[in-house]
Amino acid sequence: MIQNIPNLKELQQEITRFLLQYRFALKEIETKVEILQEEFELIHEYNPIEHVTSRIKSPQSIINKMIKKGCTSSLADIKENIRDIAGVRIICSFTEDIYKIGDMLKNQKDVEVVQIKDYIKNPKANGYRSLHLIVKIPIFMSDRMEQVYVEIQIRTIAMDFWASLEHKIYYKYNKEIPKHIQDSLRDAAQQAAELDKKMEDLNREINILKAHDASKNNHHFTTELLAKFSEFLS
Ligand code: 0O2
Repeated sequence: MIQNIPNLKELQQEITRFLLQYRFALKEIETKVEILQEEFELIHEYNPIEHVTSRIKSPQSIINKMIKKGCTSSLADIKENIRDIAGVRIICSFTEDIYKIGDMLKNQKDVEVVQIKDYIKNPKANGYRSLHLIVKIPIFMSDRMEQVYVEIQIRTIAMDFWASLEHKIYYKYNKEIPKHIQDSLRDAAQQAAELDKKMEDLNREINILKAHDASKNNHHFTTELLAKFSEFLS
């Protein structure tokens, strides 16, 4: 028993370091998203991101997934097989923003996209919609560099509203769900998708009006300037 104590200490240290790399990975991704958000606001005067949340998967949830995937308890095996221990959720205003933000993250040199699950183009049977990117990023620590997986979920407010409530209602309910409830939930997801489309169409229309107004104002300004200039010359 006494002989085991140093091993226990080592194990504790190993687990602490294991979880630490995920905390650092979350910070890296959060910073990347913050930079995109700030740049968008300053340069394009538009913010496509409503809000961002992140979480480290709970130990119970990790264990459940290990069982589901038949993963051994070696930390290397857990790291390789459970790729959503660190998760970031980005909530966007419109569906087209989801792909813009996804592309911007994909194009960053230190972000390696390992897998893309597009549940917007191919919603799950229950109606779930969201874009998932599994990425790998390097984390530099005092004595080593680790490549860490992060799951980035990107969705609109409507998609998030549906997913959060569905999760609460029964996502992890382990029994057979009555068909009428499944149908109702799928129907609610469809309505959320229609709402997204409606808001996106309205936004597009307003942007056209704004661009039209801006070009009219520019034209007016140039004509006025030219008139003043010829008055000055005569
Ligand atoms: P939690 O509690 O959010 O952590 P895989 O790892 O690819 O073999 P997995 O993890 O089922 O299999 O992949 P998938 O389908 O991409 O799901 C990953 C995460 O997306 C889930 O994590 C949920 O957060 C979310 N998600 C997927 N499907 C649904 C759904 O039908 N409803 C809701 N509300 N969320 C969903 P976890 O670990 O399952 O849960």
